[in-house]
Amino acid sequence: MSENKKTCYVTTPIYYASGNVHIGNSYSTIVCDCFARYNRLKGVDTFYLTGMDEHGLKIEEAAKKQGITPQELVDKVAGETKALWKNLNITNDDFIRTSEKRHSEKVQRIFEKMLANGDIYLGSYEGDYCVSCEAYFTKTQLGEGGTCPDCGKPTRKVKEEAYFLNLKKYSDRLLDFIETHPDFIQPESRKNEVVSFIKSGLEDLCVSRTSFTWGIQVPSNPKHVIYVWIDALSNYITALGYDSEDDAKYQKYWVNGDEVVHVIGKDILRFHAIYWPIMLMALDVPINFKLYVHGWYLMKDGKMSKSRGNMVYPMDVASKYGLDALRYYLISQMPLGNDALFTYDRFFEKFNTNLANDLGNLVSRTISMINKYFLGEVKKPTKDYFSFDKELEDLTEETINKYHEAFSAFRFQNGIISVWELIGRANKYIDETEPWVLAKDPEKRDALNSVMYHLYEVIRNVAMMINPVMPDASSKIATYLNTNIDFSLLGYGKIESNKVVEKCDALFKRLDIEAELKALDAAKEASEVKEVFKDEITIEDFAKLDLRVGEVLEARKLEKSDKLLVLKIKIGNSVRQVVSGISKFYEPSEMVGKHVVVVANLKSAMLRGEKSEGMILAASTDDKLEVIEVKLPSGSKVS
Ligand code: ME8
Repeated sequence: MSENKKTCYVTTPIYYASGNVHIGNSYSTIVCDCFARYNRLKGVDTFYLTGMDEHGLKIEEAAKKQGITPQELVDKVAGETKALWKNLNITNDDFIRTSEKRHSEKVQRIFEKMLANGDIYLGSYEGDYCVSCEAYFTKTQLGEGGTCPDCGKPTRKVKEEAYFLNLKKYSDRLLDFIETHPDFIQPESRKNEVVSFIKSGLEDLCVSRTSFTWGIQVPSNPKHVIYVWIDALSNYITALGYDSEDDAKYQKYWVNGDEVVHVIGKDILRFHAIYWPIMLMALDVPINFKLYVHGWYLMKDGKMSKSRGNMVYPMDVASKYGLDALRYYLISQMPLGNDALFTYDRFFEKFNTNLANDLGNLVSRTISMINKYFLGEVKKPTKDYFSFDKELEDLTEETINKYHEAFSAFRFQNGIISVWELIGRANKYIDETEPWVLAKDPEKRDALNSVMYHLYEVIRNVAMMINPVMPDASSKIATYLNTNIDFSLLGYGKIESNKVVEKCDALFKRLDIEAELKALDAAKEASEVKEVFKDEITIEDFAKLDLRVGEVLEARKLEKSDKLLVLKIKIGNSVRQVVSGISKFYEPSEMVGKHVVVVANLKSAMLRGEKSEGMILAASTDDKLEVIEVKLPSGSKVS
């Protein structure tokens, strides 16, 4: 970090407005908050932006399922997310929403500008699209069975007239930029990943959609909506007032800014390290940002997901064990770039060891000793009394240096480790100096005062250093010590004399880990809904069904219905028409050729004017559906 840094602009990814934020993605927001708070304490003029990614097919479909409009859905989720950040003590200066006019009108101008200068052109696209990730994939990128390589869900075949962003044109310039800016992507391993991706050859990026409407329209061709990533990435400059009359923030924090940091998770690296800088080149906007790419918080059983039932939400933890404990855990357990584990066992262990014992006890013991031996007063000693005095003084200074080095480079875990080494050293210092022995000897009053002063100074410095991570605990300690959180006071020996509070509450009350784990298990069990089955049937009842394998010969969408497909199915030597409610999950072309299971003796019915002679079997969850496929020839019996 340049010591003369005057401004800092830090951003989180803008979260999809499709669901609740869990502790994994709240990590990005908490870690950015930590960086913003640290910079403000350093006197740097800091602007912290977060927000919501509100467009795209995923949102449109989620709204449809809930029976509300996309705007209603995003308003609801944005309201909940803003409230969450407030509860988590997040100090963002702005919250950008991509459905806001201040954003969307600038995105339209951004698109038209790239179109006018030829970096965006009209073509046509046929490919495999993942709705969940809002991304197209080439055949070679697809996973097993045509699944999305990022999230593993099935992709869909889509063909449409579309606009493309010319990535090829900028590929060499981008490689050159990455090589000449070694700090651009951190950590290094992520940079290498990007470089090899670019070197493997960039395809032009499809940047518009016609298959849905919930997005920002291309002004000159309104049947197209702008690709959600072009829309979303632009937030980093639209929020600052780029391309508007009031662009003071854009000029100050972006164009002339000293440090611009985008914090992202590893899964959205390509978008930020390739598409975003290329967009900026095409717009002639300076690329002066750095990317800090973090890993993921994983659970014992892997990725957090609703279907695994292992989701943990930040307020579950914060409301029970305190916000600072949650922030401490998330910040201290993840080294930049690697994944980390969240388990309640480990969280409780860290809570008791690092917070209640190491930090909490140091503070409460020190305050109580200063009161007991000196009626709450500490005075700077005129000399050292023990060999460990100098050691503790030097370690305090050394820790402050390491702390700055780590925090300014976004290596928060390293900074926290150093601070806890100092805390550990101070606890050891109490055992070494044995204040309770010194107190018995009136001749050792000065030495005892010196011990108290050393402890006071360590705690005072610790309180300041942990402030960005644990703002509440830090302010409490500062109040106990009758001092301020002010970085100009960092350093050993900056206070001549002071009076501490008479009594202090425990900063972190030790947890009974076994009891806590039991309570969690009980709560989980109570919340689990027992599987409910339909009334029993007999084997004779079941034998009434004539289930057969059928081959889908043709498929088409039923006009005026967004749910139904009309299928021609061959069962042995007979061909049937079946109307099936699977249109949201399958394109007609995907169904052709499939061997599915058909209830062949179902009484025929008219559905929206089309005759349906049978039913195909499918498995479904709340948001997914898969038809049951077999490999045997059509006509085969299923029982
Ligand atoms: O990707 N641990 O939004 P998003 C840590 N809208 N980080 C995690 C995580 C976990 N378990 N799970 C998710 C988007 N994340 C886009 C961003 S920016 C212009 C558009 C992180 O809500 C994930 O890596 O799916 C990403 O950085 C962030 O949460 C937002 O994810």
